Amino acid sequence: MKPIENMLHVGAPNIGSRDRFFDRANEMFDRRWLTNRGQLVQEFEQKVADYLGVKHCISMCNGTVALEIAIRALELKGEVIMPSLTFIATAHALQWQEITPVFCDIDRETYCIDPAEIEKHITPRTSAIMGVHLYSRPCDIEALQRLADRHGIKLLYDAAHAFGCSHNGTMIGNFGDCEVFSFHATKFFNTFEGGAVVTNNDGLAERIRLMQNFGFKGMDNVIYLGTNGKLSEICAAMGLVNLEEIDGFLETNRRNYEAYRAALEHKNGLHLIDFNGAEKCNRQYIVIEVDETYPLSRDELMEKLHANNIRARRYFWPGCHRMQPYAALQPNAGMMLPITEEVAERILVLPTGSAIQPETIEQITARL
Ligand code: T4K
Repeated sequence: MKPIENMLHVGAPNIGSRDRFFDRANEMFDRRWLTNRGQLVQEFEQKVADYLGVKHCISMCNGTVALEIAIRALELKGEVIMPSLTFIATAHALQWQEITPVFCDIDRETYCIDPAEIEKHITPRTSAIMGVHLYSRPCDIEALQRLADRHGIKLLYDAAHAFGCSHNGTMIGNFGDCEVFSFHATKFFNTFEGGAVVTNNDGLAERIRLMQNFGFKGMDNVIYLGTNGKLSEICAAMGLVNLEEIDGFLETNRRNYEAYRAALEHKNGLHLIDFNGAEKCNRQYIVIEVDETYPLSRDELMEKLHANNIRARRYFWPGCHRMQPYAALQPNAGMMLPITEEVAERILVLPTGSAIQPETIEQITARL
């Protein structure tokens, strides 16, 4: 087999037209306006809001700060129920503000938080549910909203994986009290580093906008406790250029996913996740489950792939509940999360995105 010369990464960035980017950057230099809600950030926020069909988009310097600000603006406290199978930032954004993340098990099919499991975690200290639309697949949004309404608690979403995805024809970004995106380099849609909180709630949007800029209302008037969550102009330029090419990125990921699907269809012991073909979907995560009928364990397979320059990732092993800050706080959480534990031991994420061609997928799948 021909060796793979250059390392193949999960999360290699999608990058739009360099010429368009440098044009935008030059205009920015001419204006001498580099950050603090300049022209590019304003245009970016409007275009993202239009794309999602949502009233407000408040851009942020990254997804983690966006989560922290959303949590603060929603006045969450006590405990928030969330899945453990997610990037550690979802939990950290809560614990950083001394709110306890209470880990709930996931649905075996969607890998998203299981609404049927939530009620057993609700206590008088519960202030919200935070769903994560994991690997481009939406949570059970209707069931979560019913639970939040019934218990009079807030509902927000970490939508870091779901930019460009829809649920029942409505774009992710329109659900719950607010939704939070990451526009990190490795995400389907990137601004180098960046993020956003999006919401249809006017009052919440105003609070978030104030908090993102130190609480300033006008030049010398601080009316709110705030921090610095601002997106810079150069990051907005990247976002604007990438937004222009988003349909192409969607199509590339669809092509790549289909190539993986065709190649893996008859591979015993490997199961590729499914997406709902009737919805918009970014297909940014090529996730396989490795079961016991496969000749190698998941970790042995990952090591073999790494040795072949394919940097497959165990996103998100071992689950937040087993990471040190949380394992110590909730030592028995694992017992409550059998599905999370099972899935975290089996999953492996393979490279896709515009850096990956069908021929490369042939090379990868041949090594599986
Ligand atoms: N919620 C969820 C569900 C998230 O997944 C994330 C972020 C967040 C919240 C927080 O959003 P941010 O605050 O990050 O905006 C990476 C990313 O840094 C992180 O953004 C992402 N999730 C997470 C899933 O992946 P690491 O520690 O795994 O990154 P690293 O350096 O190992 O890179 C990942 C892969 O991407 C590697 O194979 C290399 C490749 N890569 C990376 C960069 C930066 C490239 O090919 N080019 C690049 O420019 O966390």
